[in-house]
Amino acid sequence: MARILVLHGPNLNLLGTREPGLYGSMSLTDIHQALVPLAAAAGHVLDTFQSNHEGALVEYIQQHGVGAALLIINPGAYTHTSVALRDAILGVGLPTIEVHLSNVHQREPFRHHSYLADIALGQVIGFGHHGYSLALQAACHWLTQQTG
Ligand code: CA2
Repeated sequence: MARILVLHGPNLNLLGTREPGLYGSMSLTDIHQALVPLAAAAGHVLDTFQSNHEGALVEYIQQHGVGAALLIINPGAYTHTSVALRDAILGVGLPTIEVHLSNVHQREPFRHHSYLADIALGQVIGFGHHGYSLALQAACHWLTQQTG
């Protein structure tokens, strides 16, 4: 049994309420509820957290990252700005999968760079809420490879 953290950055609490054309119509609660049985089927548990504050995300990673096996994170706009999030992930040595709902490479140039891309196991980009399931599937596969 492994603990997998699922983190969401700023404004993702608005999911399902605004901009459904860009970000879909599922809320974070809907997404979490869809992920829990997938994780359970693989024998894993999920902890989830969303914050609009960079420091709160850093503190969550520091406090919960040590006991966890893997992090799935959509850092929102902090993807493109946050050395602090990168350092927190490196600091606890947490294997990380980066998720984006939208295809950031089809959007403004400032969204093309990610401070996590080169330290992540991989990225899932552009598949809407389904990206979280894909990331969890990749996480389960990766954990199986590590532990046998
Ligand atoms: O595509 C993604 O998942 C993003 O991480 C979403 C961020 C954006 O800054 C990144 O470049 C790409 C924005 C999240 C905003 O979420 C909202 C959800 C519903 C309504 C309004 C905003």
